[in-house]
Amino acid sequence: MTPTYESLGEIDPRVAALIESEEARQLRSIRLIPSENHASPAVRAALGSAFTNKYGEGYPGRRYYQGQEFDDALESEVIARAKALFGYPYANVQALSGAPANLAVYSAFMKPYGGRIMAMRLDHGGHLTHGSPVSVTGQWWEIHPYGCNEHDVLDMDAIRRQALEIRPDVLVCGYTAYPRTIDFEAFGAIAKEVGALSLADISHIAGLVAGGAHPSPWPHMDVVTFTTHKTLRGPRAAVILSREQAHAEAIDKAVFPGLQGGPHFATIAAIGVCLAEAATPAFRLYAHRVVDNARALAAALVERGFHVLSGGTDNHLLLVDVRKSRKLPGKRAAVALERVGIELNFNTVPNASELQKPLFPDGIRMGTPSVTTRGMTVADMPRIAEFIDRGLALVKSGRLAEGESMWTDPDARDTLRTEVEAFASGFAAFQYEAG
Ligand code: DSN
Repeated sequence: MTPTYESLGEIDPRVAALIESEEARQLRSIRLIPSENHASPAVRAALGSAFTNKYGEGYPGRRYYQGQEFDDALESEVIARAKALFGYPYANVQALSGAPANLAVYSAFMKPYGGRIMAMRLDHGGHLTHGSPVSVTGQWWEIHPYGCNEHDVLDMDAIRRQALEIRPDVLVCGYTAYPRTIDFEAFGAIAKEVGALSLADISHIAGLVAGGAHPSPWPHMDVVTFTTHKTLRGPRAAVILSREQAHAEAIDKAVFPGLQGGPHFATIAAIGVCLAEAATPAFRLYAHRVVDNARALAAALVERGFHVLSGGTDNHLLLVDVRKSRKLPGKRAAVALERVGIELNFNTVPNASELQKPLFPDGIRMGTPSVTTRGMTVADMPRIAEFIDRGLALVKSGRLAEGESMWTDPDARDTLRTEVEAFASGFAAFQYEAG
């Protein structure tokens, strides 16, 4: 039986209270962190199911434990769903999250200290596990980063020239802060030309791909990784897809026994539920609404004079250079907006000022998956842009003295927060769209 908050409250009131507080916080906020979402009640039920009690190192039919009747069936079913939804012939559903999934792929195809990765630089929208020097991926392998051009977009000709020169073992695309469509066909062709494995990390856009709101990496990319909790709206986990049997076998070995022990079967059950949900017409509608909402939010911000990187978005997220827009550092903007009930994150942006540093960036990043899941539409986006504009207008620019408040008018800030909370509280906790 799935535990209820009531029974949890009797057994562990402290944890129950924290869970309830977090749930309430999420529902009274406008949540714009593009890597976050709201998992459905069905996904959450699967996460709390009896499968959490089971061990089972290995793969279906090849385990080191007894009692595998149902988790073998479960894992096989979830693998089949992943393959069907994304069109790839092989899938691994055991990686615990995106970072271990990417590490598994690299370690399947390159020995430590014996390979070259070419991937997007972190400050232009890449991921830590795409070769940042603070990640083992940047310490164990030779990294050759590419970036955006002066228009904040990828230049596929420049990437091809760099790949021809570098001859990487793995060519990575897929990003955490890139608002434009990824040309998987071009990346796949470049990788083939230079003899590299092509890897698409579609963690951010997996839900858009599944819902037909972004082109698919199939059949262009050799290997695809994605987390399941972002636009895909499932549990915190990851899936690895591959095109060739030899790749799939190497990846399975890299995941287990290479990097992990027992799979998290309750999480795998929840992946299965989110994949079934993502195959519905209602999910397609949600995926297209996510993009429509992001475009509408970008347009409303541009109208208010904000500098939106690349001029807009094709996907679920957008980047705003708040230093260019409002002479504010990104971190101060993000902290201020949290105080008025709007959650997003400070983020580096390409073509920034010379003041930009990873922990002191010029930008903020926002996205529309969570607000779309709660039922917001393009008609609501101008209101969110207005809240952001009003919130940032109350924040002082320039250097603050030690202990100085960032606010020009704390009463106006509190009024705005009340308005934001009333607005956000008016939407459903989770809306299964009508198909
Ligand atoms: N970097 C995280 C994000 O995009 O928020 C995901 O790992």
